[in-house]
Amino acid sequence: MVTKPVIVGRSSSHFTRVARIFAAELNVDCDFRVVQNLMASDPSDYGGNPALKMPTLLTSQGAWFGALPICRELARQSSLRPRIVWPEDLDTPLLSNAQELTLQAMATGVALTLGKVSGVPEENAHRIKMQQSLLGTMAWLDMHVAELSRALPVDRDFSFLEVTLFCAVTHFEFRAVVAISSYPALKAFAESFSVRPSASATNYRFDP
Ligand SMILES: N[C@@H](CCC(=O)N[C@@H](CS)C(=O)NCC(=O)O)C(=O)O
Repeated sequence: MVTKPVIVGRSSSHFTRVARIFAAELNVDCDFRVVQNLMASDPSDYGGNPALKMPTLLTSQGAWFGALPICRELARQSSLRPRIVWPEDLDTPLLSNAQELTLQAMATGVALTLGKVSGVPEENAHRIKMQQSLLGTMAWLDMHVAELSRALPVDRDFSFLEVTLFCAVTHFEFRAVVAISSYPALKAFAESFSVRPSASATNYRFDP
Protein backbone atom coordinates (compact mmCIF):
# COMPACT_ATOMS: atom_id res chain seq x y z
CA MET A 1 0.00 0.00 0.00
CA VAL A 2 1.52 3.35 -1.10
CA THR A 3 0.86 6.24 1.27
CA LYS A 4 3.21 9.04 0.20
CA PRO A 5 3.07 9.53 -3.59
CA VAL A 6 6.15 8.41 -5.52
CA ILE A 7 7.37 9.98 -8.74
CA VAL A 8 9.21 7.41 -10.85
CA GLY A 9 11.59 9.05 -13.32
CA ARG A 10 15.04 10.50 -13.77
CA SER A 11 16.53 13.84 -12.68
CA SER A 12 17.77 14.31 -16.25
CA SER A 13 14.31 13.82 -17.82
CA HIS A 14 12.28 16.85 -18.92
CA PHE A 15 8.86 15.15 -18.63
CA THR A 16 9.85 14.05 -15.10
CA ARG A 17 10.87 17.62 -14.24
CA VAL A 18 7.42 18.88 -15.28
CA ALA A 19 5.83 16.57 -12.70
CA ARG A 20 8.38 17.51 -10.05
CA ILE A 21 7.83 21.24 -10.61
CA PHE A 22 4.07 20.76 -10.24
CA ALA A 23 4.60 18.74 -7.04
CA ALA A 24 6.77 21.56 -5.65
CA GLU A 25 4.39 24.35 -6.74
CA LEU A 26 1.46 22.45 -5.25
CA ASN A 27 3.37 21.52 -2.10
CA VAL A 28 2.65 17.80 -2.53
CA ASP A 29 5.39 15.86 -0.80
CA CYS A 30 6.53 13.01 -3.06
CA ASP A 31 9.26 10.43 -2.89
CA PHE A 32 11.41 10.02 -5.98
CA ARG A 33 12.33 6.65 -7.48
CA VAL A 34 15.00 6.66 -10.16
CA VAL A 35 14.56 4.62 -13.34
CA GLN A 36 17.94 2.92 -13.27
CA ASN A 37 18.26 1.66 -16.81
CA LEU A 38 16.79 3.57 -19.74
CA MET A 39 17.11 0.52 -21.94
CA ALA A 40 15.12 -1.71 -19.55
CA SER A 41 12.15 -3.38 -21.25
CA ASP A 42 10.23 -4.40 -18.11
CA PRO A 43 7.32 -2.01 -17.34
CA SER A 44 7.99 -2.44 -13.60
CA ASP A 45 11.21 -0.44 -14.09
CA TYR A 46 8.99 2.50 -15.15
CA GLY A 47 6.47 2.24 -12.31
CA GLY A 48 4.36 -0.16 -14.38
CA ASN A 49 4.04 1.89 -17.58
CA PRO A 50 3.77 -0.61 -20.47
CA ALA A 51 4.92 2.10 -22.89
CA LEU A 52 8.28 2.06 -21.02
CA LYS A 53 8.12 5.82 -20.44
CA MET A 54 8.62 8.08 -17.44
CA PRO A 55 7.35 9.76 -15.35
CA THR A 56 4.87 7.60 -13.46
CA LEU A 57 3.17 8.70 -10.24
CA LEU A 58 2.44 5.92 -7.75
CA THR A 59 -0.41 6.67 -5.37
CA SER A 60 -2.65 4.64 -3.05
CA GLN A 61 -5.21 4.73 -5.88
CA GLY A 62 -2.82 3.28 -8.45
CA ALA A 63 -0.21 4.33 -11.03
CA TRP A 64 -0.66 7.45 -13.18
CA PHE A 65 1.23 7.49 -16.48
CA GLY A 66 2.48 10.65 -18.22
CA ALA A 67 3.34 14.18 -17.17
CA LEU A 68 -0.04 15.87 -17.77
CA PRO A 69 -2.22 13.26 -16.00
CA ILE A 70 0.29 13.29 -13.14
CA CYS A 71 0.13 17.07 -12.84
CA ARG A 72 -3.68 16.91 -12.75
CA GLU A 73 -3.59 14.27 -10.00
CA LEU A 74 -1.08 16.33 -7.99
CA ALA A 75 -3.43 19.31 -8.29
CA ARG A 76 -6.30 17.15 -6.97
CA GLN A 77 -4.16 15.92 -4.06
CA SER A 78 -2.94 19.38 -3.10
CA SER A 79 -4.56 21.40 -0.33
CA LEU A 80 -3.56 24.53 -2.28
CA ARG A 81 -5.84 25.93 -4.97
CA PRO A 82 -3.58 27.99 -7.22
CA ARG A 83 -4.85 29.37 -10.53
CA ILE A 84 -3.33 26.88 -12.97
CA VAL A 85 -3.77 27.31 -16.73
CA TRP A 86 -4.25 23.86 -18.29
CA PRO A 87 -3.92 22.92 -21.98
CA GLU A 88 -7.71 22.97 -22.48
CA ASP A 89 -7.77 26.62 -21.38
CA LEU A 90 -5.55 27.63 -24.33
CA ASP A 91 -8.29 28.92 -26.61
CA THR A 92 -6.36 30.89 -29.22
CA PRO A 93 -4.20 29.53 -32.08
CA LEU A 94 -1.11 31.19 -30.55
CA LEU A 95 -1.46 29.53 -27.15
CA SER A 96 -2.77 26.22 -28.45
CA ASN A 97 0.02 25.93 -31.03
CA ALA A 98 2.65 26.89 -28.47
CA GLN A 99 1.53 24.01 -26.24
CA GLU A 100 1.41 21.54 -29.12
CA LEU A 101 4.84 22.59 -30.40
CA THR A 102 6.39 22.51 -26.93
CA LEU A 103 5.20 18.95 -26.30
CA GLN A 104 6.24 17.89 -29.80
CA ALA A 105 9.69 19.42 -29.28
CA MET A 106 10.02 17.49 -26.02
CA ALA A 107 9.10 14.22 -27.76
CA THR A 108 11.46 14.93 -30.65
CA GLY A 109 14.23 15.78 -28.16
CA VAL A 110 13.72 12.38 -26.48
CA ALA A 111 13.90 10.57 -29.84
CA LEU A 112 17.02 12.49 -30.93
CA THR A 113 18.83 11.93 -27.63
CA LEU A 114 17.99 8.23 -27.55
CA GLY A 115 18.92 7.88 -31.23
CA LYS A 116 22.29 9.48 -30.54
CA VAL A 117 23.11 7.29 -27.52
CA SER A 118 21.98 4.15 -29.32
CA GLY A 119 24.15 4.87 -32.37
CA VAL A 120 21.72 6.09 -35.07
CA PRO A 121 24.08 7.52 -37.74
CA GLU A 122 24.13 11.30 -38.27
CA GLU A 123 23.21 10.84 -41.93
CA ASN A 124 20.08 8.82 -41.11
CA ALA A 125 17.21 10.45 -43.05
CA HIS A 126 14.72 10.33 -40.18
CA ARG A 127 17.27 11.74 -37.72
CA ILE A 128 17.90 14.63 -40.14
CA LYS A 129 14.15 15.23 -40.46
CA MET A 130 13.71 15.24 -36.67
CA GLN A 131 16.52 17.79 -36.33
CA GLN A 132 14.82 20.00 -38.93
CA SER A 133 11.52 19.59 -37.09
CA LEU A 134 13.10 20.63 -33.81
CA LEU A 135 14.95 23.62 -35.27
CA GLY A 136 11.79 24.90 -36.99
CA THR A 137 9.82 24.45 -33.78
CA MET A 138 12.42 26.24 -31.67
CA ALA A 139 12.49 29.16 -34.12
CA TRP A 140 8.66 29.42 -33.94
CA LEU A 141 8.68 29.30 -30.14
CA ASP A 142 11.49 31.86 -29.94
CA MET A 143 9.51 34.20 -32.18
CA HIS A 144 6.32 33.87 -30.12
CA VAL A 145 7.42 33.34 -26.51
CA ALA A 146 7.18 37.02 -25.54
CA GLU A 147 3.57 37.12 -26.79
CA LEU A 148 2.71 34.04 -24.74
CA SER A 149 3.25 35.68 -21.38
CA ARG A 150 1.04 38.57 -22.49
CA ALA A 151 -1.67 36.24 -23.84
CA LEU A 152 -1.91 33.95 -20.80
CA PRO A 153 -4.41 34.98 -18.07
CA VAL A 154 -2.82 37.63 -15.85
CA ASP A 155 -4.25 36.10 -12.69
CA ARG A 156 -2.50 32.74 -13.21
CA ASP A 157 -0.09 31.33 -10.68
CA PHE A 158 1.46 29.11 -13.34
CA SER A 159 0.55 27.22 -16.49
CA PHE A 160 1.29 23.78 -17.89
CA LEU A 161 2.52 25.61 -20.99
CA GLU A 162 5.16 27.65 -19.17
CA VAL A 163 6.32 24.69 -17.07
CA THR A 164 6.71 22.44 -20.12
CA LEU A 165 8.40 25.17 -22.15
CA PHE A 166 10.84 25.85 -19.32
CA CYS A 167 11.63 22.14 -18.93
CA ALA A 168 12.09 21.76 -22.70
CA VAL A 169 14.41 24.74 -23.20
CA THR A 170 16.58 23.96 -20.19
CA HIS A 171 16.73 20.29 -21.15
CA PHE A 172 17.90 21.06 -24.67
CA GLU A 173 20.66 23.17 -23.15
CA PHE A 174 21.54 20.50 -20.56
CA ARG A 175 21.74 17.72 -23.18
CA ALA A 176 23.18 20.00 -25.91
CA VAL A 177 20.33 18.99 -28.23
CA VAL A 178 20.25 22.47 -29.82
CA ALA A 179 22.30 25.65 -29.25
CA ILE A 180 20.07 27.69 -26.92
CA SER A 181 22.19 30.80 -27.58
CA SER A 182 20.50 30.89 -31.01
CA TYR A 183 17.14 31.49 -29.30
CA PRO A 184 17.54 34.63 -27.17
CA ALA A 185 13.86 35.06 -26.34
CA LEU A 186 13.56 31.45 -25.14
CA LYS A 187 16.76 31.86 -23.14
CA ALA A 188 15.35 35.00 -21.46
CA PHE A 189 12.06 33.21 -20.73
CA ALA A 190 13.92 30.27 -19.13
CA GLU A 191 16.07 32.63 -17.04
CA SER A 192 13.02 34.44 -15.70
CA PHE A 193 11.20 31.17 -14.86
CA SER A 194 14.31 29.69 -13.22
CA VAL A 195 14.00 32.02 -10.19
CA ARG A 196 11.01 30.00 -8.96
CA PRO A 197 11.99 27.74 -6.03
CA SER A 198 10.28 24.82 -7.84
CA ALA A 199 12.70 25.31 -10.73
CA SER A 200 15.87 25.60 -8.69
CA ALA A 201 14.86 22.54 -6.61
CA THR A 202 14.62 20.40 -9.74
CA ASN A 203 17.77 21.33 -11.67
CA TYR A 204 18.79 18.69 -14.19
CA ARG A 205 21.51 16.26 -13.21
CA PHE A 206 22.46 12.73 -14.07
CA ASP A 207 21.33 10.30 -11.38
CA PRO A 208 24.15 8.04 -10.23
N1 LIG B 1 3.80 10.99 -23.01
C1 LIG B 1 4.82 10.92 -21.97
C2 LIG B 1 6.19 10.98 -22.61
C3 LIG B 1 7.27 10.70 -21.61
C4 LIG B 1 8.66 10.54 -22.21
O1 LIG B 1 8.87 10.53 -23.43
N2 LIG B 1 9.62 10.41 -21.29
C5 LIG B 1 10.99 10.15 -21.67
C6 LIG B 1 11.94 10.81 -20.69
S1 LIG B 1 11.87 12.59 -20.73
C7 LIG B 1 11.24 8.66 -21.62
O2 LIG B 1 10.55 7.94 -20.96
N3 LIG B 1 12.28 8.23 -22.33
C8 LIG B 1 12.67 6.85 -22.36
C9 LIG B 1 12.36 6.22 -23.67
O3 LIG B 1 11.69 6.84 -24.51
O4 LIG B 1 12.80 5.10 -23.87
C10 LIG B 1 4.60 12.05 -20.95
O5 LIG B 1 3.90 13.01 -21.29
O6 LIG B 1 5.07 11.96 -19.81
